[in-house]
Amino acid sequence: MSRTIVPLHTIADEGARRPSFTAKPTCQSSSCGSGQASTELPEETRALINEHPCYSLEAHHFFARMHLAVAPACNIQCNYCNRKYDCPNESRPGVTSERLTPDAAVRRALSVAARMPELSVIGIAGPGDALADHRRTFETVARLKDKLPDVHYCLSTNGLALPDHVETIRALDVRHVTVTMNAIDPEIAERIYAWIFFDHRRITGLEAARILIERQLEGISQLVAAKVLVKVNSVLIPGINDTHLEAVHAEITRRGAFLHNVVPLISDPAHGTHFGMTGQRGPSPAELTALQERLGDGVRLMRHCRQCRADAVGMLAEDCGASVVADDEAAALGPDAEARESYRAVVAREREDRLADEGTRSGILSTLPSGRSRLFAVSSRGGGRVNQHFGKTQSFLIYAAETDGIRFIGSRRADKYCVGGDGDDHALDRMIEVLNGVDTVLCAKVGACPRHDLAEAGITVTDAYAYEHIETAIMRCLADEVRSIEHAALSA
Ligand code: CLF
Ligand code: SF4
Repeated sequence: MSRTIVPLHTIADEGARRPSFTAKPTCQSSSCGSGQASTELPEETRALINEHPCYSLEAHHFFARMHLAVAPACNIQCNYCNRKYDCPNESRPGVTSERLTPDAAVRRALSVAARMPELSVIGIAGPGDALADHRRTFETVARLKDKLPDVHYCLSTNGLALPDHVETIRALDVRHVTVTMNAIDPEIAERIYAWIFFDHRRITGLEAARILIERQLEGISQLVAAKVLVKVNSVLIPGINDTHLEAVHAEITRRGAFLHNVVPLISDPAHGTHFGMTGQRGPSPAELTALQERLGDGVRLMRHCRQCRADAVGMLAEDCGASVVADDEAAALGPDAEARESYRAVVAREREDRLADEGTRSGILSTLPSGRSRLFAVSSRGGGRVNQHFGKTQSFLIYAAETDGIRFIGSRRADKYCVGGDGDDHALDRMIEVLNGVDTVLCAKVGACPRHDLAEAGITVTDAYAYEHIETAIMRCLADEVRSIEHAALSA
């Protein structure tokens, strides 16, 4: 495995550090999940999300997760899933690579931990359901816990088997569980699930939908009572549950879930899923954002999900799972405590810098005229900085910049434009589609060709703010634009 996802020098580059000021925060984008500032949370909860890249937007800039694909079986059939491909609940469709035994999973985890000090979470997210064959999941967690005690353990499930296992989950000190829940109305759920396997029999139709919903809600309540942080994932399926997800949101809010993560349906006939074969479309980025805006009042929203693979490894922005080789020597060495400690020290300093930099933003903000609202796409490989090359971007972070602050809107997946040093024209066309509606792209480097093609599509791409903190880069870019407009007006 090539070392490492966010090298310390990338986020701690002295040249990239900017002078610090202290002032009232102006940016709304560094809170947990999305809505509520993490400082408003109880200490225990803050400790649980502080290093979890999915439960904290801010932590996702600094910490990495690793999935162990020890759960191949599933006890239900969703109409958007074909298990020749990874689970769309928690992963990007693609041919499933290795399915691991608990033994192999432990070796893989230890090999990664030895080389990746930013690893803070180990999750079991498929490729099937983590609890359909709970023994493999629990054995893996139990064997890793003593060896990697400073890592959080995380599970993802459809919820059918959940009420039977909450006690074990808590006994293993698993404090983060994701339940995928797409409907609370059986008539809607019936259109999403083909069958469930429950009580030794296969059940279809409304009865299956009723049982699944009842078990999901019961499991969520039990987890909340056991002080496990519950994230609910909902797949947004236009025409089926798009107007219903507000009711799901209200119900999970009432039951005390911590986060709601609405992900777009990924539907492609090539994946061989029921929805793919029957032409069910996924939502556009605008439809997803519109729904998220409507959900604003309840439980916090996660907007930075990358729908990663069941064997993903690394920062959410960059999956290096394919290059991981379980290596007995590294596994025997185990985690490098010193490297982990120094990484955390760097992160602590970066966090302080980001906070202090809010003063810079505050100063810039006060100089901007009101009424300028812009959509920015940022290429970042981690560290909360503009530090990814345009051509290597796998997902853009989207921010809305208004004169009263910067708001994180979500992430949009992109195919890398540049592979092995060469640009791919089709990939560039797809990139331009992904960037629909975006005014400006901020990246660490960009070639003349993509810059030209994006300009023709009405999108400015610039590397003038490379390695700056994302929010400060956006503010400075806005201020520079205003200055150049004023300058042009004066010279006219
Ligand atoms: Fe994995 Fe899921 Fe745990 Fe995160 S992923 S089991 S909560 S450690 Fe994260 Fe990936 Fe989105 Fe999942 S970005 S798909 S939400
Ligand atoms: Fe597929 Fe996950 Fe649904 Fe099971 S729960 S059918 S693995 S999407």
